Amino acid sequence: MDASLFQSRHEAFIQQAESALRRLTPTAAIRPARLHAAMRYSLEAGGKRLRPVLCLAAANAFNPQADAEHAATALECIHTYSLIHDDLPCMDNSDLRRGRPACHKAFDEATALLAGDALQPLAFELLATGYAAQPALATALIAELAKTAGSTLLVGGQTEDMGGLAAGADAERLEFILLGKTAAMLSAPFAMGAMVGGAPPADVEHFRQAGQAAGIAFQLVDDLLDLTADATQLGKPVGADAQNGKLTYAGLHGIAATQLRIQSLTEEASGHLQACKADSMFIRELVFRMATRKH
Ligand code: GRG
Repeated sequence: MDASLFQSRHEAFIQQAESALRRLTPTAAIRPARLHAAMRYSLEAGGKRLRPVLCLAAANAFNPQADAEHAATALECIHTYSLIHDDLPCMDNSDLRRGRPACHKAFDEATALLAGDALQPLAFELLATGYAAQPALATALIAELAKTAGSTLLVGGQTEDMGGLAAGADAERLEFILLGKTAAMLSAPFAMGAMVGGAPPADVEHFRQAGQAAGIAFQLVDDLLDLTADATQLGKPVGADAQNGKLTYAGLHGIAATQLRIQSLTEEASGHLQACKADSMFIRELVFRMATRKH
């Protein structure tokens, strides 16, 4: 895909995601002001918006019968809650997020905990109300996101990751962590976007699988960059995973094997997307760029 066409479509999706986020989530004008200010502080902190963009683009690849903005916003709410909670002293204990003080530093620990708590039901409220006119779609979206955010995937992956290398350099446990902590929240946007796009169940499954492969690749690239990138280019210190005793694919299997797996996962994702009756050109390019990013 032509680079400037990709760029302009990407920017348009980011703008759509951010304007939906501002429109669909409560501001500090609503009581309790401090809680809503903390939620908006983290929601507006300006990440890459990968999950909402993937959701909007997946819907767009089909023939959407409903707007994908509620689903895209719900995904960013769950992602943002997971970042807020991950930064808390009882978890990763990180003072910075997206280049700014983490939520518990900008506010306080209790407020950050509650902001993360409140973002979770907000996500499901957005799905229930945003797709009320299509109850089967609303139910399918809620089920997809609930499963993704639950104890076998996002929270489960985080749980198993907390032991780090100290809990053993176990390849099977690493796959569980990769699937749960990173890939699930990148697979859900593909599946949810396809559902909103009115895709048949077989294509929703292809999109789900594509997202899972792209999601694992995304984390593997992250691991590689931590080992090999230049700190200035990466915008954060390198070698942090080893220093923090993290169990990573590159640490366990080596750099060459990680590069090969990224390539094969990217091909797998592309194969799933191409198997569908959909215009998947933009989303395939995005998957390729996720796998070849340098920071
Ligand atoms: C607290 C239940 C719970 C889960 C936390 C988000 C998370 C799980 C851990 C953070 C550490 C980490 C590397 C997770 C893997 C997922 C990931 C790469 C998150 C960062 O996603 P980006 O790069 O972030 O899309 P932005 O800031 O751009 O949105």
